[in-house]
Amino acid sequence: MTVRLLLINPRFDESFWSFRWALEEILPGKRAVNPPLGLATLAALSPPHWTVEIVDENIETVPLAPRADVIGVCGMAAQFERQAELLAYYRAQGYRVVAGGSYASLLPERYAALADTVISGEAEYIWPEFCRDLERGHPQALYRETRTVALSDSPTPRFDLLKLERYSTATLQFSRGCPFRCEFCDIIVMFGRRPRWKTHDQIGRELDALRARGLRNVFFVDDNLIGHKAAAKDLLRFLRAYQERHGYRFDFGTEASLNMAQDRELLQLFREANFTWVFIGIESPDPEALRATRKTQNLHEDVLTSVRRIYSHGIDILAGFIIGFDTDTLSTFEHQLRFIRASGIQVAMVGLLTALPKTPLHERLQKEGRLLAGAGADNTKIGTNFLPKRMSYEDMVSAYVRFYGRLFSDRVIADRVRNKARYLRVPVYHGEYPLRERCLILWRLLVRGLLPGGPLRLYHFARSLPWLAPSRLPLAIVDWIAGITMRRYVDRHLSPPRPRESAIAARSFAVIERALRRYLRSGAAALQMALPEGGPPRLEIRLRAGLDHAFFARGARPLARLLRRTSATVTLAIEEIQAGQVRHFRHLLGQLARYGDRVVIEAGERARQVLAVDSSIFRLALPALPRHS
Ligand code: B12
Ligand code: SF4
Repeated sequence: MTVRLLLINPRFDESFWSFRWALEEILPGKRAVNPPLGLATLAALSPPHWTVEIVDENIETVPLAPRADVIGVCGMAAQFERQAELLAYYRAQGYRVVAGGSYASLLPERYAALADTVISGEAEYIWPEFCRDLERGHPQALYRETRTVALSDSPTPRFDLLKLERYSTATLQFSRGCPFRCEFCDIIVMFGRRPRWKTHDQIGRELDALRARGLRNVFFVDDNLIGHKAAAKDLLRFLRAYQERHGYRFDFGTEASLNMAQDRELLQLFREANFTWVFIGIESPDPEALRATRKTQNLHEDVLTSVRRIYSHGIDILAGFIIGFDTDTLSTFEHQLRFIRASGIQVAMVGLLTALPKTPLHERLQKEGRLLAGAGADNTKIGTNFLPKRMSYEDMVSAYVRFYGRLFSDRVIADRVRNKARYLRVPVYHGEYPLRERCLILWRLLVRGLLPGGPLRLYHFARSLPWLAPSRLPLAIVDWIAGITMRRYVDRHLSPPRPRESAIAARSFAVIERALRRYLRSGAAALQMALPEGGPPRLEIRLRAGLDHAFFARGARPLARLLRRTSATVTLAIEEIQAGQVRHFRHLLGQLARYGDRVVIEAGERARQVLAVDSSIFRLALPALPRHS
């Protein structure tokens, strides 16, 4: 029995890791950072006689009426809303839908009413079981993995089904699990504390496949690559030999714990295997906080000393930090800022502590009566789900907003570039682009990133560059791109409401109303505007029959201006659309595409088909109405 399987990675809201500005302005052609490796693995686990397609809504639109028998939708907690919407939409259309991925692994119960089948946990054994049951006509509602999955049983992901050229970095995985016991961590809840890993042959095959696709940047998405140090060293020796055989083809990056700093042999091997960066959960430079959260592996020595020793082997550090531990007070924000500045870590994801369901932290806070509503899907959003101990919730949240404003100021970006260059003297990273591309990147950085920041930004840029050490320049440039990218993210999502935003939005609303007056009077269109306190301005335009070319032409410019000058969201609710209007509507969308993540398109089934809105650019609402209702 041939089954047509469609696997979908739902659209993410912009997050700290979207690197949106860099992707849109500096690296054209790339749409997202990493591909959905879980889906490529699932495709490889599917019976060979099935036909499988993968759609990643972060780089391409979802199909509205796919030729598929089964649709699998994955998701982290941060994707839950869209994942649920897609599941409901396809299910209402009569497709069999299956939910899986990180969040379904952690909380399968949330999906019981949303999907025909839920796959909870690693899929290597249970997905083939589901496929067999489906072919026999008796698929179950829940497959939950309770055994330990041997990673030697994990197949080479179907990289051929991913559009890898649209991502900045390809991914593969060596191991799962982590031996440590950080109180807030859901990884050990999902993957356990005994690391398991793939064989070198498996990794070699995966690298061969990526090499055949012409890729250079590869991220080992392990929870902690050094969870089992001896296995990690063996892997690194294997990778070193692989790189030697293939002319140091790959720039690698990974996630590892800070205790890598105390093992010089390990650091040397990382360098020799060409690891240019590593992501480390530093969380806090304060030993008391680390002890309180059971992050004892960070306590072997002063954290700054560890960071600098890793730099001394040429390896760059990206890091996660957390504020809100029981020992933290409002002065923790200042301490963290000082530490991050001195450490030179540019990609510093600082989140408020979040209690994820089923973690020891969640259990403890529940017992202490300190939990608040909300699961906390993304720990870098403003707000969290518990009451801190030594500061008030409100003070913590407003200090967090102020903190981010300072962390990505031009001065602090520049200080970090300088402080890193002092200790990271011989970077593994040389810059992966050919000369022409490098010049273009520099040009775009100058015109789109540095000049708009004014003379002061140019001054900080110039003073931070290691002019006398050209080998350190590529990393400094990458850090400026990362710094400005984070700045843009912070401006959009972590800043207090812009001053006078309501006044600007109200004026824009009035201009739009004037421009469309004729159509509003005739009833061909309707406007609804709102200026909620503490939230972004909202505008909804209902489009009905009887709109002509002039409507779209008049509306486009003031709408684009509203979106450019404020954080407003615009909903285009299409009640009716005629064939002659489609071209004009598309033209309007073209003008708004830049702000697509704030433009919601609501349309009936027929309108959706004729308009062919790209859901990776705009927020295409997909209500779960049964077909032909
Ligand atoms: C790589 C990674 C990223 C990358 C790439 C994400 C991507 N495009 O896939 C980046 C850096 C972009 C990222 C970002 C974030 N991430 Co992330 N990320 C990971 C990481 C380290 C590995 C994921 C991976 O590729 N695994 C390898 C594949 C093979 O395994 P898998 O995904 O688990 O899939 C298996 C099963 O789940 C199943 N499966 C997977 N999909 C499906 C679908 C169906 C239908 C079925 C049936 C089965 C199935 O089959 C697979 C084989 O067993 C995980 C940690 C982890 N170990 O899961 C965190 C993790 C998924 N991320 C997490 C978070 C919180 C985030 C952020 C929100 C962080 C933030 N604050 O900004 C952002 C948001 C994403 C964004 N783009 O904006 C959390 C999610 C928590 C949760 N339970 O939902 C995790 C678990 C880490 C953690 N504990 O903190 N992330
Ligand atoms: S080191 Fe990282 S993966 Fe391991 S338990 Fe701590 S937070 Fe989780």
